[in-house]
Amino acid sequence: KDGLGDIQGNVIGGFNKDHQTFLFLNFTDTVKARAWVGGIATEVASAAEVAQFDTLFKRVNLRRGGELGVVKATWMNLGFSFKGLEALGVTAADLGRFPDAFRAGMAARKAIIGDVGANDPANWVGPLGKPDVHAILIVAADSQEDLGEHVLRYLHNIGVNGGVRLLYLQDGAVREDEPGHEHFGFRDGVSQPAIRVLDEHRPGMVAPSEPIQANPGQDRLHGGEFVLGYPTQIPQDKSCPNETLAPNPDPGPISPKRGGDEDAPDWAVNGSYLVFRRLAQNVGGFRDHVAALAAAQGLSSEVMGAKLVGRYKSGAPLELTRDEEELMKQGKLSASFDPTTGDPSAEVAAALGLPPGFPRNDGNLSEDSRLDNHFEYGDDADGLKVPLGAHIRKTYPRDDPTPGGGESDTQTHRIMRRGIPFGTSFRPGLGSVGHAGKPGLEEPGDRGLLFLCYQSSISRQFEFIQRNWVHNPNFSKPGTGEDPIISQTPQGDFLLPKTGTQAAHLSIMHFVTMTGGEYFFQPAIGTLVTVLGD
Ligand code: N7H
Repeated sequence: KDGLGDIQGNVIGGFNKDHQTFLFLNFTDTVKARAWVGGIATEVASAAEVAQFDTLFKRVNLRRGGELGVVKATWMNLGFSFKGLEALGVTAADLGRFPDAFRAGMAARKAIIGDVGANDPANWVGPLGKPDVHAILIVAADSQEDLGEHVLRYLHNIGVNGGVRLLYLQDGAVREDEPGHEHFGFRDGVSQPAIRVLDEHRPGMVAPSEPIQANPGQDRLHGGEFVLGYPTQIPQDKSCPNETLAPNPDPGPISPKRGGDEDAPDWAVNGSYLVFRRLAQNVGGFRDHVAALAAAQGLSSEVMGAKLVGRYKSGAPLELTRDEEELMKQGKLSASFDPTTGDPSAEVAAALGLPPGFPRNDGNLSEDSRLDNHFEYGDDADGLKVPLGAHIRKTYPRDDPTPGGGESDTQTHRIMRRGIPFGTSFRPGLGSVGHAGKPGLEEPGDRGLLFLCYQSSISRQFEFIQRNWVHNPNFSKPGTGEDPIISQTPQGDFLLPKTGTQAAHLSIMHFVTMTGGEYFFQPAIGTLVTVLGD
């Protein structure tokens, strides 16, 4: 099978479905479990299928006003924890070749990723973090009905096998009242790394000429950052200028070791590591806190929230919005320009280097994929627009200078995010248990984000982001503060730079709590048949 037909579809392509269920499984009998894996392998959705659905069916149908009828698909993917591979009888020699982080599992890495205090694995829900979680089965569908039907079918299939046991079931769903927005209210899934054509490095294949960026601001990375067996970015090439990729003149033969900085058995090619985290969000607490911070700083809650995240709730990047006054100060706009009179259009667009013909307002910026990532932080080095600690700047500092060497190094720490919310939307006043004893707010554990991300190296990507960036108050500069959204220490210091006056130090409380997760490996579909299944 070619790459895309062999790679699981949630890794490349992405299910992007409104309804998803995650089944956590335990293998009780090696022989039966292997038969189950082998039997189900043909149903695993490939990247080729998912991409084809998106381009051929969905978009064409959309353009034709739905004349193809209701185009739906239900997809399934399968991954294994290290304990799961062990339970399937993978040889000790092969097991020994997997990298440390995956072998240890998420709970054992708590000190590295900051799962301490309230976030400690001792407090995680159900069996999450325990060694008997062997596999994750992801089912994704367009409707709750389709999802239910397929989940029942898989449960039946597990039941009759007799060597596989359901430990825990977690539902995820797009929020009905605000589709595409996570529970705090911010639009999610806006920025994602793009991938270069995987086949370009296969012997005999001619690389198609591709633009360096998929959409403006969206850099295309080498496939080996997310799938094992392909060339990766070259971090040591510090001369790599902004927004260009490290050249890879001689990729050489495909080897599994190319997929990351770590070792893995040969059959790991076309596989990917999945990080799964169940992150509970205390929405009422977060909103109150943002309102209080805003009042203290003389800002609106809307702007304060955007300062913490780096985007407005609409998804519009703070770096590109409402900066007319700043542009005037820099002399980039004519003196006659009036920042208070609505759409600045052409003149501001030109000053910002945006493509002509795109009137700038929040609506366009949040909805147009040509605009919503079209920014870097180079002209905002002090964080006057987007604080250096803002969530999206912390987790992907783009062209910021970093201790690791700037953008070409930063591009080696990217992740492919596939999260989906869980729980119903927050309704103020409902429920009685409050945050810190405050009445009128619901329990923090009722809702949150099922955070999923794919990568070729858990330690170089997810764990690096958590340890070196999110929880590090001195990244990317000394005194920046911790990530105000996902840092898990009880209280953090957040530096809010201000024009013409001293930066404010905000004391940030945290409203995201880790409630369970695991590291999985999603092998190639062919591997499920030839190596892990019978
Ligand atoms: Fe984050 N949020 O609502 O504030 N995230 N995130 N995240 N996140 C992003 O650009 C959020 C979490 C990243 O490319 C957006 O798609 C929440 C973890 C990265 O410019 C919003 C939670 C990790 C990016 C949120 C959460 C990351 C990103 C903007 C937990 C990794 C892309 C929408 C409950 C360790 C940055 C978008 C870029 C974007 C939020 C978790 C990482 C709104 C609420 C655990 C790399």
